[in-house]
Amino acid sequence: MKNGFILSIADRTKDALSISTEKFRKQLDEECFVIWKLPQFNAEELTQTPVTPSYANYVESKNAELHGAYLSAHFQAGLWPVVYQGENDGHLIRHVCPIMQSEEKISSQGAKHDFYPHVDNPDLHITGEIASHRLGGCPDTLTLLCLRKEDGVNTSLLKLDEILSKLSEKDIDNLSRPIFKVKRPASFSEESIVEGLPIIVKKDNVWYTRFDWHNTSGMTLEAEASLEKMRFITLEHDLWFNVPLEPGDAVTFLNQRTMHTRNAFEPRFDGTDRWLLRVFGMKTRPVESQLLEPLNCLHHLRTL
Ligand SMILES: O=C(O)CCC(=O)C(=O)O
Ligand SMILES: [Fe+2]
Repeated sequence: MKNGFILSIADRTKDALSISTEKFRKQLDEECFVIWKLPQFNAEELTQTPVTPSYANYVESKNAELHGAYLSAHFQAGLWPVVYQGENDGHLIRHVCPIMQSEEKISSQGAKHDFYPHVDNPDLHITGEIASHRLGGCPDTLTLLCLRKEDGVNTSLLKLDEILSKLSEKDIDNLSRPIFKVKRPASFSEESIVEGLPIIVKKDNVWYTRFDWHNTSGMTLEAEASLEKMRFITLEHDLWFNVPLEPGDAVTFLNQRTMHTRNAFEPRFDGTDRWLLRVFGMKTRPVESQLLEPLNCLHHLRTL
């Protein structure tokens, strides 16, 4: 089993989350993000930043203790780490750094283009929609742990509620209707398009979204016009919060209540490039029917 080794390290790691679970969850729900430190991070043990996917496998075995501690922090926070069929070769931890041959892609392993505001894995069901029995849902959380930073390259967060407060009732109504199509993001190996989905969904008086600048579009002129207004507002830099991440710092945010971005940069591919580790999380453990191989792994979600 691919993630078995780092999951077993996670099981025996203690004190990976430096704040209490209660405080973490309260802040996550109220602010939509939490910045925290991983005590097990040690800059001296770091390898070079990977430049090819195969090197990433080597790094995972070399830095297994760090990977295990990172997963352990998720369990302590009450979050269930997940990985999606067709993405990241089944590895729970993704290396967010420029990878040769992906540098032109608009993806977490690209670099040369701005990665505009988006929700990750927006083609899957979001909170407030009827859950698929077979397919995993859109991740509730995304966590990025900074291993190597680069001045001038930022992850920025935008809060959904602030964006909606700038849209008219008519646009909000249009965005809530199932008149949009969603392309599966470039990080997946298989392409797919889902039609007839809303961009925003309300549950218990809270809004959730699947907005993705690059992969969502309207199926009618009216739908496209409202989405275009939302796209325009997401580019107002006053609404962006640049997450201040030093090596060893992590940010966990609500994937469907915020959007995230990263600006373009020129990769060097010399082992010193910017490097983050990303983990998707679920607030509750997925049901067995959504798992790809339930006998093998309790974290691998079906997407096809
Ligand atoms: O590189 C970043 O800061 C974020 C990239 C991203 O969108 C992701 O990892 O999902
Ligand atoms: Fe992303």
